[in-house]
Amino acid sequence: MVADTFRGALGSQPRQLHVIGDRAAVVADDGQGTHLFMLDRTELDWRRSPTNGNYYRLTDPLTWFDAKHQARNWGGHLVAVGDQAESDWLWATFGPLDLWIGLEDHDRNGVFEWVSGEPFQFTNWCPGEPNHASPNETAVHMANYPGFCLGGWNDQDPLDQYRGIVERTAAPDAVESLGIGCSIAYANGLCTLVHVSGRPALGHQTEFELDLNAWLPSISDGIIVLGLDCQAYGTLPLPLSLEPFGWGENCRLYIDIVDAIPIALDAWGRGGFDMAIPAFQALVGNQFFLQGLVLWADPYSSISHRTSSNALRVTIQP
Ligand SMILES: [Ca+2]
Ligand SMILES: [Ca+2]
Ligand SMILES: [Ca+2]
Repeated sequence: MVADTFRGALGSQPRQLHVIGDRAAVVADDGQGTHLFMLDRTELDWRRSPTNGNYYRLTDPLTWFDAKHQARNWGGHLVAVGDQAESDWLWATFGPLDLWIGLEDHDRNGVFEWVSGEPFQFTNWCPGEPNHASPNETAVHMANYPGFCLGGWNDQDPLDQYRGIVERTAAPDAVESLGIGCSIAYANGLCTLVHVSGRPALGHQTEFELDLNAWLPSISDGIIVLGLDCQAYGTLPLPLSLEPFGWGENCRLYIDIVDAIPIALDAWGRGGFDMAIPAFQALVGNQFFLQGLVLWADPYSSISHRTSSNALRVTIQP
C-alpha cells in the first residue's frame, strides 16, 4: 500500500522505491541531482489534503478508543469531517474501508460530538443511521457497504476494530531536537547538531551544523548519520548506549543509522552539511532523522576520542 501510494504521488517522475520491512528508501531525481531519503515506512502514510492543507494518516485496525489514543500520540485527533469536500477527499484517499472517525455519543444522549471540539454541523449519515442498533453503538465510522452506503456514517460498537483516520491541522515543527549530545573530552560542552538556515521544504536547500564546542588537537572528520525513528525500532529501545561498540563517555545513539555522510570539521570542531529537498509533493509531511558522530585522535597521547550529538527530527514542509 505504501509503495502504491508513493508511486501514485510521484506520477511519472524518475524514482526508485525500495521497501524493506518497516523501512523505505526513496531514490529521487528532481532534474538537479539525485537524492536519497530513508524514511520510516509508517511515516510515508501521512497524506496532505490539497483542499484544506491538513495532514491525515491511518492507524492500524484498533478499537475506537485505542485509535483515539493513537491519534493523540501522533499529535492529532481522530478526524472531524467538516464538509463534503473533506469527506470526498478522505474516501478517495483512504477508502474503500470501514474507517473510524472522531465522532461519538458515549453518554448516549443522542447528541454526537467531534473529539476535536469542532462544532457538529455537516452530517453524512448512511440511510437509516444513526440507528443505535445496540446500546453499544456510540462511535461512528465511515462505512464500506457496497451497493448501500460508501463513505457515509454509521454508529457502531466502539470495541470493533477498524483503522482510524487521524487528522493533524498543522505540520509539526520543521526541525525538532531530540536527546542531548555526549560530553566532550577536554571541554565543558556538548556536541550539538543544529539547523542553521533554509526551510526543509520542497525544492529548498537546508543547512545543518555540527558543533563540537572544542578545539581539536588534530583536524578530523565527523559524520552526519541519517536514520529512522528514534523512539524505538525493532527490538532495540533507543537511545542506545554506544559503549558496547567501543564508544566511551556514555555516548548515546538516538536514531537507527541507515546511512552516513562524511563532513569536514575545522580546528574548532565545526562542520556544515547541506541537504537538498527534492520537489516531490509526496515527501511533504514525511520525516527523517539526523545525528552527528565524531571520532578524533589526540596526537599527544595515543588516545582517540569520540562523541555523539543530539538528534534532529526533520519534517519536510510544503
Ligand atoms: Ca477536518
Ligand atoms: Ca452525546
Ligand atoms: Ca448503526
